[in-house]
Amino acid sequence: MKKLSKFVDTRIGFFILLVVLFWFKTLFAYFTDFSLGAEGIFQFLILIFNPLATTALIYSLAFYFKRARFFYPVIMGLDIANTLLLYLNVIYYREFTDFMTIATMTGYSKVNQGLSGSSLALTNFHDIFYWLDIVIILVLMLLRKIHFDPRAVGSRLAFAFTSMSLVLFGVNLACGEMSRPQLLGRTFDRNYIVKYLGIDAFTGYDLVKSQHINDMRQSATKSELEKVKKFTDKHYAKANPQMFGIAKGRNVIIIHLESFQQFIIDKKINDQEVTPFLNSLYHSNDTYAFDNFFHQVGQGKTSDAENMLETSTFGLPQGSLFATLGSDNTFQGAPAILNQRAGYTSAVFHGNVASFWNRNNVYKNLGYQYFFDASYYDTSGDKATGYGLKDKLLFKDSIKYLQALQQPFYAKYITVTNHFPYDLDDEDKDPNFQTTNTGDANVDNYFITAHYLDQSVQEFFDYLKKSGLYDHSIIMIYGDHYGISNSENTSLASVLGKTADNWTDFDNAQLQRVPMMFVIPNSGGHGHIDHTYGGEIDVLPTLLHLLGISSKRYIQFGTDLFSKQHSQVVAFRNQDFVTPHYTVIGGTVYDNRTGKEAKLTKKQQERIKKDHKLVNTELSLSDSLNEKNLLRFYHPKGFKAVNPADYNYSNGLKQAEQIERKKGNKSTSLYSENHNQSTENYFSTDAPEQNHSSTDSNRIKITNPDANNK
Ligand code: GP9
Ligand code: MN
Repeated sequence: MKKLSKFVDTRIGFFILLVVLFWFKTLFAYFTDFSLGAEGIFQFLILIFNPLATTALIYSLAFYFKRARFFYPVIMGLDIANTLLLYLNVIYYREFTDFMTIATMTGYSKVNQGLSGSSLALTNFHDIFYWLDIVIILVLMLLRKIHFDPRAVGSRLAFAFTSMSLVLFGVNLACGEMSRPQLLGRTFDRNYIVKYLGIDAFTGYDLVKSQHINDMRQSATKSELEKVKKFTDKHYAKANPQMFGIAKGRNVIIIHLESFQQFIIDKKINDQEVTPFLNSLYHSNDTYAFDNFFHQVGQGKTSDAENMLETSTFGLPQGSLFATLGSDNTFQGAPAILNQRAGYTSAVFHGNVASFWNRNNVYKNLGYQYFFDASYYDTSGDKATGYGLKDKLLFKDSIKYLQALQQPFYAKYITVTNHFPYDLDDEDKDPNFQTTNTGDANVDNYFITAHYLDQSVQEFFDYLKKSGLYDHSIIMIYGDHYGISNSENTSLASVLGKTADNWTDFDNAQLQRVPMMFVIPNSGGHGHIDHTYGGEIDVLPTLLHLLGISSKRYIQFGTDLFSKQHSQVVAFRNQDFVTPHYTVIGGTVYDNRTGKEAKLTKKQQERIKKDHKLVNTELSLSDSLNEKNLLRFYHPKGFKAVNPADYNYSNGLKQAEQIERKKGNKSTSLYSENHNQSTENYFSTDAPEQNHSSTDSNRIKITNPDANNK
């Protein structure tokens, strides 16, 4: 004991004491207040060690103050500030299941105004532990039980501490990247950054990023907006009069097929269709399907797809637009347009936590009224896989919320089960479906989860038909991006009737096709498979026109797929592109008919040069629009800017029921139309989990405090 107190009386001892105490406090927060979901021993070890490097780094700065009367106040000040940051995050997390960004702290964020009175009410008895050590140390100092060490730490030693901490942080970062490639590049979820690097590193990273964004925005001018507007006006494609308004007034149901590629459609394995139900939709004369439709996502994957589909602007060249800019950007997207122009109610159903891809914030800026995330469903036990609730259960468990929405609604379902690494419990596998035997587990399993997804969609469709929703809905089904990455396409080659040996970049590019179908029941039976080339950027104008809403006044980079003037130059995020005749990859032009490098006439070269320029221009104008948040300067006729503060995603069902009650017999929800009877019994699923009582701990922690009251 004496030895210990002697040690603490040295500056290095005191430093170590504070570092260790703060380390423990952070771990306390990790295991009591946050739910970071570390999986496996490696992640667990990273979690345990991650507070150490940054804490040591910050506290080592005190060593550069030679005089005791500076050293002690500085190191205590750092400790108090660091504890305060941790503690504010704890409180914030209790309300938002998220960490505080610089924008929230400075009150700049419109989505989350930081800590409010009600969040301060979220204090807990055990919060004492966050402050107790500081109080005790201060008292011990006052009572002169801890003595000030007059001997300064030499500059070299101080520097050694700082650099050691930096090295440690480097190791920490490398481990994080190893466990989660592109951890910082993609920034999918603040929870992940904290899980791998800790709160201090997250806050520092966020500070640098937000500074960069602020600089860009401050320099933005209205004239830049005009440049963008001129471009989109010039490229606007008039609606096809035969298609305009054919789905007017209908509910819009969007089914996001996770990681689903077009090549699965109609694919047979061992003489069996992988996705018989989706295939039947694809060939139905109620369906307008596109077989030359490409995903255009960048690092933001799902979130990029969502952004393109709902705003008709591109994702960013690096990272995810949702994650980096989505908290504060001005959007003029589908939910708000449909609400304001045609009275639509908007909702998202997704079985993962709300913070993933920053959706909890972005959806408010998009004008989504409801977000039924993981906290709304029982995700315990075997009901979820890595990215959330299994698809069959998502559809089934969503009905009690869906039926409460006023019609017409715009409802988006984001499935997750067909996500890498394509894990599925045996109980969910169809014993009659035999997958491939390529030797590449990802490829073989991909077909199994795709088959499961197909069954899930079928069960949902059966419900839509039984409940009557089907007849007055338009159901839009799309794949968000590839599931099999380019590096694995050679394993896929044999399944596609090709060989791995002569697999080329051209083949990779062709595989970026994803399904795009508009199912419009009872609309004349003119549905067919359309060979027009297009991509995710084109969806919003297409959908708006089908709903009889002109898209002309908005800034949108895509064009209506049904329009005669639609541009068939499909840009990838890395500036490669595909047209009906050529595929251009890194400057090499391939002929689509042969798959070989094209021999071009002068005229063709000119054409391709023009297309290339178009691709570069649209991508860079879209980037400038989003990075500089130029839409804040744009006020299309009749469009009221979205106010994120209007939305609160807890108690969604209660909110919807309140509207039902207020509207009385004018309520248009399915529940009201069904004489206040639930339609849940119209849903039937063969999901084995539905009757399992949840005994083991939640795989996806339900952290929303309101979740339990639903
Ligand atoms: C997670 C899900 C997956 O919520 O949408 O996103 P992805 O990894 O495909 O971008
Ligand atoms: Mn995805």
